[in-house]
Amino acid sequence: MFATERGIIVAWNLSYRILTAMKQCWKIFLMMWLVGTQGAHAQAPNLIWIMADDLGYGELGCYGQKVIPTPHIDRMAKEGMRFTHYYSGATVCAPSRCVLMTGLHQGHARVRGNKAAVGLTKADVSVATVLQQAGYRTACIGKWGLGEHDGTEEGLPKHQGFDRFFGYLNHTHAHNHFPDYLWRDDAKEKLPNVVVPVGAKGGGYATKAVAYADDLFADEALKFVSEKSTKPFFLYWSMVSPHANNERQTALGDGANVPDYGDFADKPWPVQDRGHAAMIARLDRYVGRMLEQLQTLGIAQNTLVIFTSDNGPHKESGHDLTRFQPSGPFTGIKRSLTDGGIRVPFIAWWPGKVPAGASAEFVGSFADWWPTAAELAKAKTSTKVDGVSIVPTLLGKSQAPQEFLYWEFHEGGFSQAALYQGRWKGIRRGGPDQTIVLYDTENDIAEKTNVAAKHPEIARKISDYLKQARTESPDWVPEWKSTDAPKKKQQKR
Ligand SMILES: [Ca+2]
Repeated sequence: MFATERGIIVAWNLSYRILTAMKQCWKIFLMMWLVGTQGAHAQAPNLIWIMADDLGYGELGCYGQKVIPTPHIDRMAKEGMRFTHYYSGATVCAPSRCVLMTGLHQGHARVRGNKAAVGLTKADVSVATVLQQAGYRTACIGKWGLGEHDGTEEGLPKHQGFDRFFGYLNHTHAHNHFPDYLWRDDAKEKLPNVVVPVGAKGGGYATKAVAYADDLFADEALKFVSEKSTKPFFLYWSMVSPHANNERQTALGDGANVPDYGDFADKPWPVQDRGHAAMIARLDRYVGRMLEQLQTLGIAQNTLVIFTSDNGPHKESGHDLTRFQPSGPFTGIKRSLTDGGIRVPFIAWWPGKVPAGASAEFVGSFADWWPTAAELAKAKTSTKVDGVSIVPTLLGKSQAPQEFLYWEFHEGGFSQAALYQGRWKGIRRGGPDQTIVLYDTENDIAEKTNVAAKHPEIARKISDYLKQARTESPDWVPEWKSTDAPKKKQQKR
């Protein structure tokens, strides 16, 4: 009996020890797993894509601007990498953003024009979705424009990989920088501005202008990056400066509506010029605030910041283009397929990773962001995109050039452009029977001389490419193919 009791006690003690040891093992395993997970997150950099709206290549000091000082973005370029041959996704807002989000060039993109009735769908895999699935927390702050509460709900930011959204869903609504509401996720957030509505798409202008949307976006962006989390983040900060308020321009003759003219208040210029310059100076300060905040938070070394613009400069504020030379050395503005419409400022900043003071001639486009972000996040994805990862260039390594970049434009008749080997630009208006205009952008930066006759083999190569560059889309039937496109409309161009 005594022996049996002792046996039970011994057995119990043994079981207890085994159990305790197992618990210890489990604790160690859990700790290792947690450290491993957080370690993986710590290695993946935070990603911030800051985008101006309709800011030209030539509108920043570091790209040759002489009239409007932009010390903060110039500093960003000085501490980072300034790209000289970077292209937007398109020559206007919506399609450019679609290329950015999906990594597909315009020949394959869902949204190929500013037509509001087309948005992203469930079938699209946005870069935000890829990052969200890779463990990032994600936010879109500012202008979205790829889906709204009008039958294109599948394209809403929350369905395209963003944990949260604050801003404009509709492009026309975004013309007014003093709106009476903005969207916070699915709800309208009222603002104290008083607005005269114009048209049915949310456009208008303020008669009482108190809250400036880009100021609110800057505050929100800074708040988002400051939140404590073990996850890395992706911030898509899509400001609306220096886009014009077209409706205000039509009604009052001044589309450059800012809270104040700042350093330009006393300039002997028309109000539109003062407003335009003040808008750019203001957006420059937002960028400065963000870089400073990242440094204060101690996360700058683990954060890649991109600054760029969604397309070339506009002329819709009634401001004087000759004063600002917004396209820099290029020809054309927004809505052109010459470089003035699509070559954009593009600066990468990542202290300790992106070489400081570097200049990159790599020829890239917005389609490259998707694979670049996916690589940096170590995301597992089988989705095929048109762009390439520019991580080697960002880290100061050499990178093979892309054979072709492609754009198309659907306003005023169909036109296409392709850049071959980063040098030869072919532009064609109308159908395949139309001839190609060929520019040698290396020796003719302003695209003034058509060299198609001198280089027929290159013109032919680009012509062949234009035929196969695009997939058909019922939403984007080229005018020359459309049954309701009268011939005389083509001749009008
Ligand atoms: Ca734009």
